[in-house]
Amino acid sequence: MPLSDFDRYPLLFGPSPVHPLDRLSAHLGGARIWAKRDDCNSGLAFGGNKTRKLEYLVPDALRQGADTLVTIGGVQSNHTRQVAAVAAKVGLKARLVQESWVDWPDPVNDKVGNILLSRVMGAHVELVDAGFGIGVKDSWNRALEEVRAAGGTPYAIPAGASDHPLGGLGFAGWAGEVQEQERELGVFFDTIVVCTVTGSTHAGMVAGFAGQDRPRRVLGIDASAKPEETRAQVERIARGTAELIGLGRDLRDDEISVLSGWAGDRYGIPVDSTMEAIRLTGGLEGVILDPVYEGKSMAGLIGLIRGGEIPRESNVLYAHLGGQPALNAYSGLFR
Ligand code: 5PA
Repeated sequence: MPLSDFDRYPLLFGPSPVHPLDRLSAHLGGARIWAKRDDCNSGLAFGGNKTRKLEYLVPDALRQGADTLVTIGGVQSNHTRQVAAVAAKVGLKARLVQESWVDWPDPVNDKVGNILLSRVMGAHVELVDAGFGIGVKDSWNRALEEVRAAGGTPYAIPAGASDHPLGGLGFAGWAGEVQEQERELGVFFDTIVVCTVTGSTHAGMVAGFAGQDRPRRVLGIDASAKPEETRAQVERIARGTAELIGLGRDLRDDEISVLSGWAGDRYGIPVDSTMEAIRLTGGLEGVILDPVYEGKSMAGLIGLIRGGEIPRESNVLYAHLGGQPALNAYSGLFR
């Protein structure tokens, strides 16, 4: 059925703003770069891409009579923080499994930024010693069991709200929003650049854009450092979402591109190109990026412009998906 027929619980301010990054574009000497700002899409604990996805999961949770949202991420997960905010907003409890996905030595890593905000909002935060992975984790299943054993009704939200039947809908909607904003602005974005890890942000976009008349490139920049797993998940979610919203045709393989080269060796650890992207975007535009996700996707965009893969006459839209609170756990990088 068409996307507009799915229940959506409004959590965003409205369409997220789109604006050009002219000083960054001039510095790179070509391609006009624009940003669509899902880092400030909501008044709920600073928002971000998960808040947009959760608009489609919340009605399902309420329909099922859930009383607790149960989800998982790293210690500095943006996703778990947004689930905590949404739970507060709709009057549910939040149970957050925070695994040690990133071996990061900052002494306040488990005290500031996202995890602090989740605690402020009253979420039940559980720290678990386990490594990075976008699949289903034992710790998450255990948390679901514990909520049930205590007489609660959990609603299971996987990492990044991605591997969930409704996970791609939010960003399928983003694609339609872009098309409307293009009409208002009199511009066409031939290339979209988006950070991809658990996959449903990128996948939702692919499914949404696939139904539009004018083709464009959606370039997913891998920040998982496990690009095969991310690519498989993006493909699966993109196809599932396309079917759900009645695209009426199979997605072609060339509609799904996950690019590696900017993640470094490990999820969550910035490399030189990440740091350059963060400094350039901050110093030339006053736009803040984080070292885990957006710094890596902006590094990809910069690299693709410098290498000519994104041509000079291109209008490229950078999807800013949030993530700034994690910077508090990375202060040592900027001393
Ligand atoms: C995240 C994810 P996807 O997981 O939908 O591919 O989005 C990648 C992404 N930018 C991009 C920011 C700021 C993000 O937070 N974050 C996760 C988290 O736990 O916060 C799901 C991994």
